[in-house]
Amino acid sequence: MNHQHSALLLVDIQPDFMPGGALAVEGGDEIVEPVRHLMNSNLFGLLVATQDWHPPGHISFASSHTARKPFETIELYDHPQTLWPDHCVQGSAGAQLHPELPWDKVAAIIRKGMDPQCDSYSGFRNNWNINGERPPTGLAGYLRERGISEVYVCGLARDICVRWTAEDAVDAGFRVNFLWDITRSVNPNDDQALRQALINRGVILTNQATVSARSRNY
Ligand code: VGL
Ligand code: ZN
Repeated sequence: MNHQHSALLLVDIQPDFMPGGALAVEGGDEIVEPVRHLMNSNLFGLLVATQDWHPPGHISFASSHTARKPFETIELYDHPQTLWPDHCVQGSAGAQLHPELPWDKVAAIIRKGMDPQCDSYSGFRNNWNINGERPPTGLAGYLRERGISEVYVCGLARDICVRWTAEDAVDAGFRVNFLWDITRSVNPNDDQALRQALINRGVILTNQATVSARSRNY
């Protein structure tokens, strides 16, 4: 692992994904302390955050569809779309980056999910839009131009936005490490299948302690 060439990607660490939030992820608050530890370490050449940032009435909200409830799935532009409770509405308290983390250390914040008609799980690309495209956010080019070849992903939710970010990072040509223990799932029942799916996609599964131990070598 080379400090200068690796980036820590902090995915959607926002109050709405914490217990008590609009789209609460069980145990989401347990990642805050170890994430702070990594953000304050000298292990990464660059820190980048993503922020789920939806306009009111976003197409991913169940409330935007008649007779639909949160966590139902519909077909949208020929792909399944889970409908969510209203969450991470632009400017709301629940959409802020978590107030107890040192965001001053982050070089860039990628806001996503801003297209009213299209969801965006990954920090790299939107989900499919009406034209069947997944428009990029520019993050891959930003990282590449900063000399980054390897990324470490953490945050929320493990099975949604962290997963999609990790898989798109592989497709964009980065070496990708998934910091499993500093992520939490919306559906933890599927975690074993998720581990295997990530391995099959070429994602390296690791954890915070393993990565932190390496700092002793520098
Ligand atoms: C997320 C569902 C909807 C996430 C965002 O950050 O994992 N999940 N929007
Ligand atoms: Zn969202």
